[in-house]
Order: sequence, then C-alpha cells, then structure tokens
Amino acid sequence: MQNFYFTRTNILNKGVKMKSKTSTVLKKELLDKCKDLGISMVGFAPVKRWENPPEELPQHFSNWIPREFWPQSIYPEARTVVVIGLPVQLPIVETAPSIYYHELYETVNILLDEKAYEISNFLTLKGYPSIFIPRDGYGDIEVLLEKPLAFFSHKHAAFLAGLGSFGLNNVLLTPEFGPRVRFTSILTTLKLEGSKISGDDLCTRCLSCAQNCPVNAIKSEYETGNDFPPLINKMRCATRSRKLRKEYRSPCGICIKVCPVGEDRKVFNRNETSMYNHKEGFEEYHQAWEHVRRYGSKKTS
Ligand code: B12
Ligand code: SF4
Ligand code: SF4
Repeated sequence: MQNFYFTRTNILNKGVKMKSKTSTVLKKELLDKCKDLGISMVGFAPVKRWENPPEELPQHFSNWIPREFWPQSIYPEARTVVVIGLPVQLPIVETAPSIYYHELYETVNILLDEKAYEISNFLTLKGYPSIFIPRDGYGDIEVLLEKPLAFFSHKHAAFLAGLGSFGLNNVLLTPEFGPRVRFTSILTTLKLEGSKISGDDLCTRCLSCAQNCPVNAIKSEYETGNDFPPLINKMRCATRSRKLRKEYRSPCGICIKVCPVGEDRKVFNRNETSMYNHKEGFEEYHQAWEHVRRYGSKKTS
C-alpha cells in the first residue's frame, strides 16, 4: 500500500519538474497526444477571451454569456480552455431521427468524455492541474424543459477557440464537418497561446435549417448584425427531443443534417442537399433511410 502511495507521489513530483518546459513544447506534446487519441479537431482559447471576445471573431453578440458560465468562474485556476471535437458521420445523420443516429450520438458522447478525461489527466501529470467538462451536463430532458441551459457552453468555447462560426441553426459550423461535430472542453492551468481565428462566417443563410425544422424552432428572419444567430425556440426543440426519446430515436438532428456547410459533404459525396426533400433521382438513398427507420424504434416516419 505504501509503495503504491509513493509511486503516485513520484508521478506527481515528476509532473511538477516538467513545469520548466516551455509552453510551446507542451503544446506540441498535447497535440501529439490528441493525434494518438484520434481527435479530429482541437482548439485553444485563453480564458481572457470570455471577458474580451477577440475582434476578429466572425460574430459579435450584444447578449454575451453571463459571467457565471465563464471557465474562470467555474474553475478559478483555469488559464486556457482546450476544446476537442469529434464528427458525427453524415450518412448516419441522414437517417435521423432513427435508432442509428441515436446510437452514434451515444458513442460519440462516450468517446468525447473519455478523451477529455484522459487529456485532463495527461496535463495534470505534466504539472498543470486540469479538469474536463462532460459533453452535455444535464440529468434528463425534463430538466431542460424547465431550464434549457447547462453550466458551461461547449459551442461558445469552440467559437472562442477559432474552430468555427455560428449558423442560423444556433450551433457551431466548422469548415471540416459543418455542424456535424460534437465538442467537449478541458479547463487547464497551463497558459497556452490562443488558436488563430479566421473570422469567416460560414453560414450561407440558405434557410434550409429553418425550413426543415419540423417544429419551427428556428427563425427564418434574421439580421446579420450583432444578434446573429437569433435565439431558437429551445422549448419547442426540447419538447420534440422528449417525444423522440420516448420513441428511442432522439435526438432530432434535422437542422444539422440539411446544412450544406462542411467538407464532409465532399468526402461522403453528398454535395446535393436537395436529396433530402426530393425522392426523384435519389430513390436508393430514400429507400435506405426508410429501411433503417423501420427498425429499432417505436416510430418510423
Ligand atoms: C441544453 C442543450 C440543448 C437543448 C436546448 C437547445 C439550445 N440551443 O440550447 C436541446 C435539447 C433542445 C438541444 C438540442 C440540440 N442540440 Co444541444 N446542447 C445543449 C447543451 C447541453 C447546453 C447548451 C447551453 O446551455 N449552453 C449555455 C448557454 C450559455 O448558451 P446559449 O443558451 O446558446 O446562450 C446564448 C443565448 O441564449 C444568449 N442568451 C440570451 N439570454 C440569455 C439568458 C441567459 C441566462 C443565458 C445563460 C444566455 C442568454 O446568450 C448566449 C450567447 O450566445 C449543449 C452541451 C453543452 N454543455 O454545451 C448541447 C449542444 C449545444 N447541443 C448540440 C447539438 C448538436 C444539438 C442538436 C443538433 C441535437 C443533436 N444532437 O442532434 C439540437 C440543436 C438545437 C439547436 N438548433 O440549437 C451540440 C452542438 C455542437 C455544435 N456543432 O455546435 C452541443 C454543444 C453538444 C456537444 N457536446 O457537442 N440542445
Ligand atoms: S434539432 Fe430538430 S427540432 Fe431542434 S431545432 Fe433542429 S430541426 Fe428543429
Ligand atoms: S442550413 Fe443554411 S442557414 Fe442553416 S446554418 Fe446551415 S448554412 Fe446557415
């Protein structure tokens, strides 16, 4: 037992000695670790960015996140937020709502939490105490119907880490996967330089998300000024999510399925988004989606 204790102490002491390493070396080690873990997207946001969102960001909010949601309010020692993202594969999202997308969502959620947990321990052992935030952070959809908020927002963290811009659908669009990527965040005491922000607004304002939302939760009117994206109707969206959960085919995900943004469309050869609304010419795809929807959940349409 004593041996075990000393072994643990040694690991932590070794970490403290590593503190002399420059942050550039540690950043490289961290990026190598993320590569080993198969993480598709990584960004760094110094916590100061919550206080003073950089000018070069593609959107500026008149109604910014309240202070108590900032990383330095949740973990006062935090200096940088490391945001990681894993994609949800487009041909599976296309079957949504379905048990298939539900299973993918669960898998990606588990992977995100595990990888973020591992990265936070990696940094702690290097001498920089770090913690991870779970990818969601709510007990049940019933809780969201009363208060549709989590204590920390990963999409805002990803935005500040330069990973993308907000779409009309109120989720973060990335050049690589459009909105088809899920995030989680690690709060670390290590000071790291923030990722570069391109400033590109990726949303084409095609309105496809608004037109396809089955409960009209997304406003189709928009202003390109300070308040983009307009607030979505969270209650309508959460109520639909509750219904789908009872049918074993949540989450809905239609507004991320139809969005034309993302290199993943080219990778999966899905450049034509009209395929979701027109059967003609796309019969084999519709047959495949209908087949999947017919099994494993209580509703099929
Ligand atoms: C609660 C929640 C929901 C709820 C409520 C929806 C919502 N828009 O908030 C429900 C269940 C309906 C939902 C649905 C979906 N979700 Co969701 N959801 C979350 C969750 C757990 C918390 C979001 C949150 O509370 N953020 C904190 C607040 C501060 O952000 P905010 O509400 O956007 O606040 C802004 C404005 O509201 C404004 N504001 C104005 N007045 C006020 C007042 C107060 C008091 C506050 C705080 C703010 C505020 O200020 C903020 C500045 O922009 C996050 C995971 C997480 N922990 O981040 C995932 C998350 C946002 N969801 C995600 C996804 C993908 C979806 C769905 C597509 C379903 C799916 N998985 O297929 C839909 C999309 C709905 C949509 N179009 O927005 C992803 C988004 C990924 C991305 N690429 O951006 C996330 C980040 C999960 C993840 N780990 O990746 N979600
Ligand atoms: S997840 Fe579905 S219900 Fe919610 S906003 Fe998107 S399309 Fe609408
Ligand atoms: S579907 Fe069109 S309007 Fe909606 S977020 Fe994507 S690009 Fe923007």
